[in-house]
Amino acid sequence: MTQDFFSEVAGRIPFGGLESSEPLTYKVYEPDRLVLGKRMEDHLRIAVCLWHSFASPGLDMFGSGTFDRPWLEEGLDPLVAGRAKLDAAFEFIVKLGVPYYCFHDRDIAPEGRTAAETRANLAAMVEYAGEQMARTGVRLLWGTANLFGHPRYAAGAATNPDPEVFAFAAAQVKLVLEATKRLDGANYVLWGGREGYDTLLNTDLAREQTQLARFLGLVAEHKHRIGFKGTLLIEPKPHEPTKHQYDHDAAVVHGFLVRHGLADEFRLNIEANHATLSGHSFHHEIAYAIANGILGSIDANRGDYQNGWDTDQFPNSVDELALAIYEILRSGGLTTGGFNFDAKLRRQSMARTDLFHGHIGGIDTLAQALLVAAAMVQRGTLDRLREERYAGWAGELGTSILSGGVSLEELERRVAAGEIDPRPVSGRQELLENLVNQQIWAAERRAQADKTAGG
Ligand code: XUL
Ligand code: CO
Repeated sequence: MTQDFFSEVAGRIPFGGLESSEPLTYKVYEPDRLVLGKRMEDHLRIAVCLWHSFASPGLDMFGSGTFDRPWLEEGLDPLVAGRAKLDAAFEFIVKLGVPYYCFHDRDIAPEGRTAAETRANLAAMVEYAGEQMARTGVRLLWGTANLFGHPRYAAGAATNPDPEVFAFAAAQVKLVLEATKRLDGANYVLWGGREGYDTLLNTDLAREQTQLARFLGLVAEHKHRIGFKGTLLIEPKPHEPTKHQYDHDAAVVHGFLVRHGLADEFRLNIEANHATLSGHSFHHEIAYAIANGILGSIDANRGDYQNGWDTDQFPNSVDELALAIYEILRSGGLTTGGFNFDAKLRRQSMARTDLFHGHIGGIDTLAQALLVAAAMVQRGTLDRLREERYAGWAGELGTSILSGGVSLEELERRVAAGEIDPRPVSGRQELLENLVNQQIWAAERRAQADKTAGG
């Protein structure tokens, strides 16, 4: 196989600007452009995921693969094919011009006939990935173990009724955590693939939750034993593939971590389409994680408003992303996390070049949302009104309530004496929505004007 899998794209995707008629250019994203004093690339820390974009042939439950991916053709030696897949991925990431990638162990190295062979396959491919990273400068945002594909995990990994499956999963995570450390990954992700149930009729909920907590505890212990400096992340999802997944949403995972004394060890990887599947907005999940100090990283994608499953499409709504990024900027920005494109092409988007169109659109949407969010932060669009709304809590009554200085008895006495007589005020939701829209509509015009003025 040749090295050049994306010959239609000669070099790195250039910036073309909003007026460009060339599809293979960025319309908004400029890695070096300063936003609130920080480079766009450093705000967004964008990653390409290997599973949807390089390891999937484009099959669905009604039909076989449609994607033009020569490295996935049948009959190839698994390690030769694995190296070609990484060649293609790194060529793509370099041409896209983004700093990170993410992988599952099974995306880069096939399962062998024995555990020893599987281990050797992984070691060989991690070595090869390391060489590619050194050659290209592309870095690892996170690694993860696929604990859901093989039939042994049909009833879960950590929450399996069979402790031998738990042990198998633990062995697999040990190796991938070490591989992630070896490749200097910024994070390690645990998505509870089949940690949940299909029917309560055969499920011991209490036992399975205890098993899950012990599994997470073992992972955290090993992280410290090997000195991995990255962040451990849990990715909530409410259902799919199981009917009910234990890591349902940000609040459920947070409660679970606190209950089991694990809250200091894990943060969250919030995925947009998982948020909407759980009946929340992406904005809500981000805001909840930030309010509780557990936001780690983002899986960027979108669902379909008419479908009830995880469609994992590339994000294209500035309106939705701007609010999420606004919360992130207000909280001081991402640290070890980034925006990983856990997004897949539609099955009819068969050409390899479609991978560029999907990612360019998603990246430009993120970049535009960043500009809007930065304008909202800079202008204090929502902050001032939010602060005004809670101003009463800074007064004598508010502070004495929160400090525990007054009892129910005392409060009742003051109400009865007519000292306390609350008057409802407007929450001004429509006004706030208009202010957000105004920033969305004005952001690019303003940014262009700043540029012209040499800003
Ligand atoms: C599944 C999903 C996974 C995780 C990594 O819905 O999002 O790809 O991101 O295992
Ligand atoms: Co994901």
